[in-house]
Amino acid sequence: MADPDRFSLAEVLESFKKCLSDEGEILQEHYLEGWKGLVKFMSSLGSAFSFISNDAVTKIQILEDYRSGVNGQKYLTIQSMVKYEVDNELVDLTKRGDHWDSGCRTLLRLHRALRWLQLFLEKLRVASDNSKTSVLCTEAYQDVLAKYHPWIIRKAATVAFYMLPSRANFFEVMNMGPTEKVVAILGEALPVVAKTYDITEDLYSQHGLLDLP
Ligand code: 1PX
Repeated sequence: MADPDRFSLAEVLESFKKCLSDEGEILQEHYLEGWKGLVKFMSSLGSAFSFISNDAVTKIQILEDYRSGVNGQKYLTIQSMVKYEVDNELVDLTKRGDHWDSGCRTLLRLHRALRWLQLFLEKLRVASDNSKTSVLCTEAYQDVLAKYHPWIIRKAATVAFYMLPSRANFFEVMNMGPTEKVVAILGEALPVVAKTYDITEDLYSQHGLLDLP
């Protein structure tokens, strides 16, 4: 039985589902809610992951500050944020300057990490019971995220991944009930995460924002 008082990945996936409107807009409120849930989950994995959660928390906070600021309405969706910041030259496009913490560059970091999450959860979904979570996590990291990180971060991340529990224990912490149910929920939710990722990727690509410093 899933325990409602503990973190539940089902809720996180629900937030990512909710963030996608019928018109294909991505609502930041739910997108960030999803990330907050993931950070909560990471905290339950122990202090080896603190440097990763701290960075995610900082980035979530930057975006929350924009959302609650005077121009909060412009940050309702990822699309409206991109339009507002690009139209008003609020993004550092080639090197870090006055707008080093723009919403666009901050969200880009989370967006890249979302690809890692998608890949990692897909690997977890299809893996056998005795597969090593650390290996799946490292593979997903090497495939899509490592190229954006300096050597020292790559090293620290790889060391932290060794601390991950087995697939069975991992599913236990995810608090979604028996393995078959976890696999089914992941199968249903992952296409939504993929769609969110693809829409953001297209949007950033159209505006030439995929390499923001
Ligand atoms: C059930 C599975 C759920 C797993 C939940 C895990 C949540 C993962 C949340 C990760 C958020 C990571 C955000 C990283 C953003 C980033 O790339 N930041 C770097 C660049 O930012 P900058 O401002 O300098 O341009 C920054 O240098 C990163 C620092 C921290 C290390 C980031 C390592 C990312 C590894 C992602 C994998 C997390 C593994 C969690 C294990 C479950």
